[in-house]
Formats: sequence, structure tokens, C-alpha cells
Amino acid sequence: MGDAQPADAASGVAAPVVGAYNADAITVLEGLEPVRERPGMFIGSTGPNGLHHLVYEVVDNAVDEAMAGHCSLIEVTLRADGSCCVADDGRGIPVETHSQYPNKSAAEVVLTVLHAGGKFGGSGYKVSGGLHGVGVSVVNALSCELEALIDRDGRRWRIQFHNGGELVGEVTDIGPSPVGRTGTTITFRPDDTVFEQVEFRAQTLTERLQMMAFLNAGLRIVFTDERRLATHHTVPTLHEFCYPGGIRDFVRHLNESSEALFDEVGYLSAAEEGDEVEIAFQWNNGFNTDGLHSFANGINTIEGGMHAEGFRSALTSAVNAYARDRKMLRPDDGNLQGDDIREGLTAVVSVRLHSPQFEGQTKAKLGNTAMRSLVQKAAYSGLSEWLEEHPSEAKLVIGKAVDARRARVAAQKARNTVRKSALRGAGLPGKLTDCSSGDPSESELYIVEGDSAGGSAKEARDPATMAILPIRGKILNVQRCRPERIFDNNEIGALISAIGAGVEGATGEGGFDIERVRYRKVILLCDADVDGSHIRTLLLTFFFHRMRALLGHGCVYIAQPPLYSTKVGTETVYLKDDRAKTAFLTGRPNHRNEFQRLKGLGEMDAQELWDTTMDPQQRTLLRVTLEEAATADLIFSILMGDDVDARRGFIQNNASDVRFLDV
Ligand code: 0RA
Repeated sequence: MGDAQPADAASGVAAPVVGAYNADAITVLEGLEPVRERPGMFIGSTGPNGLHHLVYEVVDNAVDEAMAGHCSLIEVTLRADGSCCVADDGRGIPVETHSQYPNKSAAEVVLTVLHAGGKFGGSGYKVSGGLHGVGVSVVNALSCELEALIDRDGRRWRIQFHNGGELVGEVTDIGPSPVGRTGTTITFRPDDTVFEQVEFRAQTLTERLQMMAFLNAGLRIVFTDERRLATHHTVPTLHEFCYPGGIRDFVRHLNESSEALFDEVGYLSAAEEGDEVEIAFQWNNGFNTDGLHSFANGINTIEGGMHAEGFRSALTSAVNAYARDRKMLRPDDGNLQGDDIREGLTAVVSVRLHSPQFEGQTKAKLGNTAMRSLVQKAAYSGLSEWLEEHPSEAKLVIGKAVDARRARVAAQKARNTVRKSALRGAGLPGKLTDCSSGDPSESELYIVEGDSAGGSAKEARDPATMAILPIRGKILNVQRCRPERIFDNNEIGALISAIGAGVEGATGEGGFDIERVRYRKVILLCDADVDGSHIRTLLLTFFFHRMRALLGHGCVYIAQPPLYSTKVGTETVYLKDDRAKTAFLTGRPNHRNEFQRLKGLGEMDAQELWDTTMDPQQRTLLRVTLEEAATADLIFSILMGDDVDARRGFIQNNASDVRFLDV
């Protein structure tokens, strides 16, 4: 929560610190002061996203070494003391005196001067702009302790900092390196006076590191979580990622739980004036039209951008040209549309360029126009060649696109006559219990899982400001069906008309208009169990695809019904989760009463539901960020696909670990 993004610029000038520090410390603090003053400017936020950016920043530096051909192994370890250690086998940060700073070692400069990393004339594609590539000095500035061990030319060097970049020990030769070893090992502990919480989430890091391994073919990334070692006496969890096939393996992985239309993953690559593009693709028999994942310098551009545009336009023209040429379309047929062709497509487009421009709401959209033509050209010739050389695959792809078009045209006709009035909000859905206020800014829509919980919520609510929409059973999985089916689904239809602002992707509609929403808070109230988390994820996936601006404006929240209750005397105490339970038991050695694990919202009466979950004075709401919804969606598509068993397995394995993303 509170992942606010400061919008204004850092002053860049820090007040001099006098008194307690020596001259060196003063310069250092002046250099990093802007980071401590406005962490959000450098890492996006001081919430969980910002915290994890610290790890990404150090790993990005190691990946830069890998891309320059000097590093093949990166080890990331979460230690029991709360620190994170990132070790690489690159060249090691230089330790000699820096030419522009005669009194400082290069290592000290890299770790204390903003953006110093790039000043070494280092090669390759440094990630800049966006939230990454700010430099390891930013990590130093936001850590209460940081140590770098550097193996270079047979010697091991150490440099240490504390209190956000204050030098503790200048770079020192501490003895010989292990034979043949070069590299950098950075261990840092995030500053708990900066971050709202300093606990890393293993799942978040695992996904991210796996993605980086996919995007850097052959790079080995090992992730170890030692944190439970001390308390639980368990073996540390360890993940190792290494993909010789790079993004080809990525696509195969994305399609793992679906049925692929053909075995081989298509691949093409091109380079021009130092800019590079790589594309891997494969169709599955699903109906998803947004299986295109784009990356720029290893950053997931979830909002797409020029590279994605270039690919989409090339795909549409290459497939149409091929289909016409082979008489697979009738002369009087119109062209296949992009959406028809992309149905069931899983593709990864990865570009590397020198000065990426990141734009858009979450700085996750590539703005460099040169990328559109580079990708367009490369993809058009690469795809045309692939089609020529794979006639049987081409036939399957075009057959599927023709089917998709037929379905689209039929659905359009039906929808134009039947659904239009419903979608335009001709009436509110019968299931909705609306609030009396007509002012969206004070109105809240509770989407409640199940009719019985819906009944309690209806009774409990503040009728002036709280509307209740019960959702029954599993709502449709919007990624797994044709778009037109989404709008035929009752639950989804009710949701769309209750919110009242339209929806993206419905023909004859003007799209989703945030100005028309009837509630500024849309609150998901689901059980704390596997089914509840599934429904929540499906809803988030729906919002991500069809009402993205609702997430972008921070209008989507997750209510937190308690997981446990216990008696203290005659009073019932509700506890949100295991952490709250542990906190409750601390200092209560003689609490003998049992803990009830609450199974469902339905088990609470209206008063209990109000007290624990709905009362604005007492409730905790988690606001869902666009990034989180995108991640939910990505994980969803990656790990779920069409395979019901895989889905179930994943839900069960992860249900305890996760909050929003616990698909
Ligand atoms: C500056 C210059 C060079 C490498 C690095 C920094 C470097 C930074 C980090 C951070 C984590 N791992 C790292 N590895 C390297 C170039 C070194 C050279 O030219 O020898």
C-alpha cells in the first residue's frame, strides 16, 4: 500500500551536512542525499515494488556484465538477517583510483555517485530511463549496510558502507581471490526507515529472475532463500534458471500448459546499427489474443510500445500476403485482422537498444520510433520466410485465423442486436443492491463471492455509500475464451453494467470511460481460500484486459476478511493472517482457547462482517496497482494456460504464500 509515485523532480541540491561527519562522508552524503530525500524518483516507490527494485538494480548490473560477455553466473541469496546478496562472475568493479575523482577508488565512485556506472565507457546496452539503470549507488543510498567484495587480478577487495552510503571502510585488499575467480559480490540490507516493509517476497524475485534467464540465453541464475533456515530449520529453497534456447524456451514455457498447434517454436532475429531484435513465436489452440510479451533491454514493457506495434503490423501483413498468394483466402474475402491472426499466439519480442525511452502510465511502454520500423522490417521478412519454409504450420495458423474471423463476424452480428442495450447500461443488473448516493467519489462497489456472503454484506453495509454485487460461482476466465463470449457471460455483464462505464473490446461501444464509473472504489470481497483467490485473480485479469484505466486510477481494492478467530473471555478476536496470529500470541503464553480457521465469508454474520471487513474505520483495503494486476495476468497466462490440472496444482501450491497474485 501507499506505493505513491512522487511526480515532481528532485532538487538535486542537498543541504550540506555539518558536524558529525568527516569531509569524505559529507561529499558522499551530498551525492546520495537526493535519493534519500525522494526515493520514489529513483526506484518508483518505497512500497514493495521499490524494495524489490533494489535487487533488480544490482542484478541488472550483473546482467550488463553478462551481455558484455564477461559473466555467466549470477547468484541471488536472501539471508536470514534480512540482507540480499548478489554475486556475479563478471570482471569485478574496478578498484583503482578513478581519473575524475583522484582521491577515490572507482568502486567507491560506482557505489556513491549517481549514474556513475555508465561513466566507465562500459560497453553494451545499459538499461537507462525507466526505473532501472539508476545505478548501484541508489541501492547503497537506500541500505543501512552495504558491502562489496571484488575479485580482480587475483586479489580480493572489500569496501563497506552504512547509513545510506556512508563509507565505513575504503577499498582494501583482503587477500588472494579463490583461484581463477573474478566478479563482484554485493550484499545489502534495505533501510527500514526508508521502506514501508523490508521483507523480500521470494515469489516476486523468483519470477523476475526466471524472466531474466529467459531473456539472456545461457546465463545461469541461482536464487536461494535462506530466511526460513534459522527459524524453521528447513533446507533453503533453491531455484536455478538457465535457458540455452533463450526466448524460444520462454515461449515453450508460456505454452507449456496449452496445446501447441505445432511443435517447433518459430524464431527470428536481426540487428541494425547496434540495435537488436529477437522474436520467438508459437500458436496454441486457445483464444487468447494478447499472448504477445514484449521486452526492451530485459524490461517487460507491459504497455507494449513501438517494438510491439512493429511486430503486430508485420505479422498481419506477412500472414495476409502469404494467405493471398497461396489462395487460402477467397478473392472477395477481406483481409484477416490482426486479432484473428493473434488468436492463440504466444510470442516474445525482445529488443536491445542504446537509449530506450520508457513512456506510459507505468513507464512500461517503449517510445523509440526507430524500433517500430526495425522490428517491422525484421519481422516481416523473418515471418514471410518462416511461412514459406513451414507450409504445414502456416496452414494451421491461417486455418485458425479464418475460424477466428468467422466467429468474430458472427458474434458481432449477434451482439449488435442483442447485447448493445445491456452493455449501454439500459438498466442496472437485478443482482445489484445499489447505494443511495449518486456521487461516485463516495460510492463503493463490493463484489462479493457467493450469494450467502452477498446477503450478509447487504445487511451489513452502509446503504448510503456501499453497493453490493454478489458474484456466483467461477466467473469466466477471460484469457481462455473468445472475446465475444466474455460479454455473453451473466456475471461479467452484471459487473459491466453496475460499474456503468463501458468496457474495452466490445464492438459498438466507445470503450471503457473512467469518467463514467459509478463507484470510485471497487472492492473485491472473496474468501481467503483457494476458490476465493481464483475468483479474485479472474476478476483482476478481467479488469486488466477490459477496464485497465480502473486499475490505472487506483480504484480497485481487495478487502481482507480475517483468516482466524479466537475467544478472549467472551469476546471474539479476529486475526487477518498467520502473521497477525503470531503477533497476537506474542506475550500471551496462557492463551488456551482454540483458533478457529474461518472457512468462508458465509460463516460470519452481518455484524461480524461489518466489524472485521467493511467498516471504513476498521477495515484494511489493499489497493491493486496496475503493475500487480499485470503481473497477476502474466503469471496467470504463464502458469495456467488451458490446462485445468496445472491450474489447480499451482493454486494449491501457492495459496498460502501469496496475496493478490495467488492465482
Ligand atoms: C564499472 C565498470 C565496469 C564494471 C562494473 C562497473 C561492474 C559493476 C557491477 C555491479 C555488480 N556487478 C558488477 N560488475 C561490474 C567495467 C570493468 C572493466 O572494464 O574491467
